[in-house]
Amino acid sequence: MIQSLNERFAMEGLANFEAGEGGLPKLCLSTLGGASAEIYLHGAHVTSFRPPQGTELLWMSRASDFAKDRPIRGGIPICWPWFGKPAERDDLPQHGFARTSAWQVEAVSQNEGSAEAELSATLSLQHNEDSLSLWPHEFDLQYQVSVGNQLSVELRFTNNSDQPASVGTAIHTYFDVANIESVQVSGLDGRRYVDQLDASSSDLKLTEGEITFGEEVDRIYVDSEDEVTIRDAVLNKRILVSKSGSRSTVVWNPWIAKSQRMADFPDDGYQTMLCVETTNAADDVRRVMPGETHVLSQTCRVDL
Ligand code: TA6
Repeated sequence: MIQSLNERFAMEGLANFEAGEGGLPKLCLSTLGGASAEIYLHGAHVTSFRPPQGTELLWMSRASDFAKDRPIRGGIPICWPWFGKPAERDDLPQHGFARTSAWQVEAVSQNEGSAEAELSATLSLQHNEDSLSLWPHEFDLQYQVSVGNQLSVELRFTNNSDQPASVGTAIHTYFDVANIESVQVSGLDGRRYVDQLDASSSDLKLTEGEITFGEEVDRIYVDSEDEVTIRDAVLNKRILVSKSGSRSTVVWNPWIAKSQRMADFPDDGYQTMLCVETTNAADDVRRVMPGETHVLSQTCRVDL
């Protein structure tokens, strides 16, 4: 499979496929400008992005599974076609089935003259018997990852069924930070959120100023189309996350107890990661009519 992928898509010195962890095929991209990225076909899962002259942007769990029936922990899982799990459907996989599906490679291309997106890869996923048994819609998903001095991902969902489809999504990005207690998140000042940790309250809570971290945080910000900035005071680094097609943003750090409960997450993992997720979640779940396409995109860049 890897040989055939390389015959079809490899570009000398820029793009090649190899066996990754667990023998799962991954695409390795290296731009002339000095950026690099890795994308597993399993879940179309970006597991690494390094900007030119920069450090790794994404956090990966050293305890992650790399198996066909398990999601990879860290990087950028694609949670689709639902975020979390519908309350009445405990039988369904958490965060949908896209992140544990085998995606196909559609294209790998060089974009001459574009420093932001020197190399792009497009992967696709379509409905099959298994997906139809979980979610009764024929669909086409196209996922384009563009790598240069920033990392951009774009997810295009086309509803090929004859019924409207309600779709929840998260571009569930795990960012690498030096020390979570020296991180501040700005861009959500004045925004309201669903506190996923407070089942007793259905009221939205309000963020005033910057978000800091000293305990578990699991929030779905609503009415947030804003660019979010993650400021890492130790590395003196700012990560800017901008998006389109999304009016909700998730901010998550599991802290100590939840880290210990997750088998594929190191007990101390919470100290060096933070999720800021571009989502269609809560009241931002999208209803896509037959034949329509919804586009969700996220761009991450580093300011040193
Ligand atoms: O995005 C935050 C969240 O919904 C958390 O509640 C936590 O469950 C996280 O996703 C990871 O979910 P996972 O199924 O990947 O363990």
